[in-house]
Amino acid sequence: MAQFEEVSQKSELHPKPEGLMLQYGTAGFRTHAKHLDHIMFRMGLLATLRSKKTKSTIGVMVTASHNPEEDNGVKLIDPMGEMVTAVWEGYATQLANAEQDSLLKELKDIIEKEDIDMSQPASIYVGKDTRPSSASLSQAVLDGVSSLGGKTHDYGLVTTPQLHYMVCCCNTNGCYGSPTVEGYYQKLSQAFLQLTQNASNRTDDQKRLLVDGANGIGALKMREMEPFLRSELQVVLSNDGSSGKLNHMCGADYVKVQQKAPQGMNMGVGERCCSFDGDADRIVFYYTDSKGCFHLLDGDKIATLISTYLKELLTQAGLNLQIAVVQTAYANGSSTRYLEDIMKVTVCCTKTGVKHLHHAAQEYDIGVYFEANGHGTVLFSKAAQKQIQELLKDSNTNDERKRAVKLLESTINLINQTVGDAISDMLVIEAVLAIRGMSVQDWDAIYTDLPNRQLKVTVSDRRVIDTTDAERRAVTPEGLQDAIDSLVKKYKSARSFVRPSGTEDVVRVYAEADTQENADSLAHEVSLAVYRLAGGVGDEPKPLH
Ligand code: NG1
Ligand code: ZN
Repeated sequence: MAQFEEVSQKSELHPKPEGLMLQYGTAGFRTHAKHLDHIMFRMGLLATLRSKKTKSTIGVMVTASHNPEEDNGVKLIDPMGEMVTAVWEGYATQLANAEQDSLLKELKDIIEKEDIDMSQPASIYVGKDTRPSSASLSQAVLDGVSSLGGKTHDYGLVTTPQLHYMVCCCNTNGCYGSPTVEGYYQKLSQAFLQLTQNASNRTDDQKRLLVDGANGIGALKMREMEPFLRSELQVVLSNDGSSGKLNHMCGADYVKVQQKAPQGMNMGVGERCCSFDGDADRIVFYYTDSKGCFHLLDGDKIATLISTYLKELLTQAGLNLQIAVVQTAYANGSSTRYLEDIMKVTVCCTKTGVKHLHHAAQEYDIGVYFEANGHGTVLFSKAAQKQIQELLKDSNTNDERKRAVKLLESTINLINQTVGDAISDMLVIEAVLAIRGMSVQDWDAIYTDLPNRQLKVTVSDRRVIDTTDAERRAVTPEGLQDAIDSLVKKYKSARSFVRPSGTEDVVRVYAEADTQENADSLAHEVSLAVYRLAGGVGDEPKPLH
């Protein structure tokens, strides 16, 4: 067939280095950019098949999020803006690893397995982040799509959540919004302005927010969006990409893992600050107090504030909708305790990786999901949205209830329900703080985080570690969980777990305890246990102090 001839010819321009094996992990393919050209071409092919199969537009985003600038990566976006299904992740890996001469065979295998009608049209939306390698890599995606006769819309530089939004807008025929960057700014800013109208007498100080753009796409897009916010949010942007390197000593991941402020930000005492990651799908907030002490408000604090606010609105609106918070094992123990014991909110724990949280959140009327690292959003079920709409139209609703329902409606419009979105989440938090008249310090005081530490251990094969119970317990190697259990017993309010990373060739260790010293020393001891029992390589982990 002529169609496959073109694939054959074009694939020669994007050859796979022999022997290179990569896996579609929790965040798609991600590695040094120099290994990715063939992957991009092939993901263009796969997205085209997925589009034909689903008879919908599919997204392809070229980014490596919070990874160093030299890395890159690619993720496929399914019709409603969600991550591609597990079976297709498998196809992605299969296609990526096919040697040059068996590419067509693998392609045809997928077409057969999925019974794909190749005469169907295909439509692919492509986006990229600001990495130097992103331009040529996204061109390779476009080449892949066109070689199979698919149509592309190249959005160029967009944040990951913007591309998810576009895909969802397109496949809902505009019901979710208009599939343009301007449509995105308009939808979010209108909702934000409506919400902040409910907060009277906000001073310029309260409207001021310091934003660390991680020297990435988020900074660029924040600049574009600013005029739409009509000074209701006064953004002071640093790490805007004009001089610094992407994610280097800045960005949400740096701030969360290092538990310190990014470089290049001029923070006044008590000032509200936030950091995006490299593709603007994560956000964390923070401030420094008068003693110079750094306070981090991570995904758990964000989930707590948003769910508290939504629960209050539901009560005021007289709506009986079930709200749940979805977390992972990395959620701070204090946040879980606060949500369950004080807020009486259902909390559920899933494996790491947004797709797991997203699926779990879909089970509730309102599912608030956040990873501790600041990736998350809120999902409103169709039934919940319908009830809210009906109440809005009901002329018997009294003023107090009406106000609450209107706030719920605007909040839904402000949230990017397709995926975690730093810009949308930032605006939600700003609006909630404004409406409730809370400072960042009030928000921080809702509960106190247990001191915690995250470490990495390099082992020869991280797959020797198998976990269960939402990754909170290690099943293999033998003896590791027993060792962790007895170490945890030595400390107060302690908890620790280990799991192989899905994005880096390391084992991650997490520990929390009553003091920072104890959390650090528990994390170190558990790292040693991993090193000894799971085939550590290189030097033994050293104590932190
Ligand atoms: P891994 O490398 O599997 O721990 C990291 C994050 C995840 C998720 C993915 C995708 C931590 C501990 N892990 O996964 O939460 O965001 O990257 O980006 O933060
Ligand atoms: Zn990201």
